[in-house]
Amino acid sequence: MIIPYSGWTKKSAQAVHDLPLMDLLFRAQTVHRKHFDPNKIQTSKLLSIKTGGCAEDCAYCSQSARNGSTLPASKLIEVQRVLTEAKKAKDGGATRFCMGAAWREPKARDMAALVAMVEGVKAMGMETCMTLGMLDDTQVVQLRDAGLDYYNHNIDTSERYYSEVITTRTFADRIDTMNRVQEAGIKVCSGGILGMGEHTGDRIDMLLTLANMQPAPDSVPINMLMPQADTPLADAEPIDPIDFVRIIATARILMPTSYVRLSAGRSEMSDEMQAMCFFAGANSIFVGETLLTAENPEEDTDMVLFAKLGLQAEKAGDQAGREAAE
Ligand code: SAM
Ligand code: DTB
Ligand code: SF4
Repeated sequence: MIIPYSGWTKKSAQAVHDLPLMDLLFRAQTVHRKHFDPNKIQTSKLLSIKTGGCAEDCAYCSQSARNGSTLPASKLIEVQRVLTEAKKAKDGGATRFCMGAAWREPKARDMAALVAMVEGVKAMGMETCMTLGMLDDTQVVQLRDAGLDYYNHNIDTSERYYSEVITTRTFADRIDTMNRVQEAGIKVCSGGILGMGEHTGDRIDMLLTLANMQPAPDSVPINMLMPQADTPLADAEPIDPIDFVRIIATARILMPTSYVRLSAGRSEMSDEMQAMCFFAGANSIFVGETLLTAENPEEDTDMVLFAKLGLQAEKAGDQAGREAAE
């Protein structure tokens, strides 16, 4: 069967996903090598700039005030603290600094501090990313003018399954903010979570929504659910590792030039599972021992893994040089 490279439909994406695993991996790796150095992995560092007490009811999240989670709510942290953490991340080799806030949306009174954070991190020579919930037209322009490179806003799952996971906002609300961000000229980072009780068809629909955006997001984080105590998904059935790898490979084939980030859940994955994900086309990770609230592998552990696999952390400008040479 000839499977097209663009104009993905449910049928063609499902056919890719269902290929014999060796064919799927070979095809994903072939696509990957056309656009990226297969031995380089982009590294991002996350910082929670406002933790807990969130008004939304995302069933997976430790930070929702509606989930009965006991995590205390903090205020937006000081700009100087953010800059100190960004400097540490840069010294540790990360090229992108992602700042996350547990908000439904930022308030007007928070914007000056957010702008100062973006300007300060940018001035250090790092790429900037924020994830703050929904944004209005004024806010996207303020963040863009401050120098924000990426905005993370996950669609999390399929449109069909969305209301099973979140009821305080809709899938369409999510797409609206992504469109606003893209129209302002900020790069979109959007992906989702696997292992929330969704069907394979939901995972494929999620990838199709992303792949059929014009253009597809520059960065696609694929998270494996990290079950959080006291949340509705605390006892969710873990996803089969091979099913997870299939989605990474399908994402790579559907979105050949996007960075596919192996995001939350790496602390629960074996070296072999991570190696398969990298072979399937994942080429970005979060580094450092904490994500926002949950754990991530220690930096030393990742260094050992990279050495074993012969992988190198991408340096600032690596991919830009490669694109110019193509
Ligand atoms: N409040 C903002 C929002 O929802 O867009 C930003 C922060 S939110 C924590 C960012 C993303 O992290 C979520 O969209 C979800 O995909 C991921 N995430 C949150 N909790 C998770 C968990 N327990 N396991 C895996 N991924 C998770
Ligand atoms: C994304 O897709 N994953 C990151 C980032 N975007 C903001 C967040 C993962 C959060 C994992 C759970 C926690 O740390 O609380
Ligand atoms: Fe709030 Fe984001 Fe957590 Fe949802 S995922 S509860 S919006 S912090």
